Amino acid sequence: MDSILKNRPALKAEVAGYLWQKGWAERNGGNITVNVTEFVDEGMKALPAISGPRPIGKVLPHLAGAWFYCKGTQKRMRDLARDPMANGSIIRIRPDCASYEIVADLPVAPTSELPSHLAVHDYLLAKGSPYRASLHTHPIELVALTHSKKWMEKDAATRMLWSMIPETKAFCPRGLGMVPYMLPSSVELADATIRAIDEDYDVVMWEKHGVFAVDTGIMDAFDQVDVLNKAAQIYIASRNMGFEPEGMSDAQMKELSDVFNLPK
Ligand code: 2HA
Ligand code: ZN
Repeated sequence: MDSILKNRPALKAEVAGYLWQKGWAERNGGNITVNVTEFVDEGMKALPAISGPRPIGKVLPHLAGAWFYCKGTQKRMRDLARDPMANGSIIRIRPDCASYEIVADLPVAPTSELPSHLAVHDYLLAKGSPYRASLHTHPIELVALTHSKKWMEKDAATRMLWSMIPETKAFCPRGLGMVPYMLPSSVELADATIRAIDEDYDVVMWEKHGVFAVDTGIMDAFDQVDVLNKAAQIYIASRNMGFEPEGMSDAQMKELSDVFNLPK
């Protein structure tokens, strides 16, 4: 079953190692889920379940028969990077759209955030989105920003981050959505995350907790978070040098958007 993970742009387990190296994945912090249905061949479809069925806790009508790689609950990103199949598992959603079974490799129970991750995947499929990966992690500087009301205002952080370095808007053109504090793993947090993605954000901050990002593959989701967090670090570096950073001007931002054909 390891073959499902090999040479797949959608799922690069090395991203888990980057999360650890960045200091964004303390202990079992963060989650990864990837819709791997398109990589499943007939031989794999015939495999029996090794565990389950287990309830998802939600009915997700677009997920019947879908397959996911999920980080395991209580598993560490730094271990997942080394051995993805011992620190995560492949699950398939049953025809009732309300339960799943573990198919491979070991009976590793999926992440505690499974209902919210799967709800996001259900939403993406319903919308016809090409996005197959969702990432939750704890990037230090971006989380620090959410401790201020000023940066929790809609698009305040987006504007500041975009203006720190031109690449930020180029590579994270939808900006950063903001979701007020809600209990981790709660249905309310999952619903608010989907509302923010539906507003047209790929990357959403959970106040005083972390980030949730979606993209075609897990590397792309990581890259969006990485460019945003880099911009936050530049802001903080300027503040540490004793001044408020100027930021790119409105005219410079407009020129960038025009030349690179970015949303306004
Ligand atoms: O699964 O980060 O928010 C670990 C988490 C939950
Ligand atoms: Zn978290």
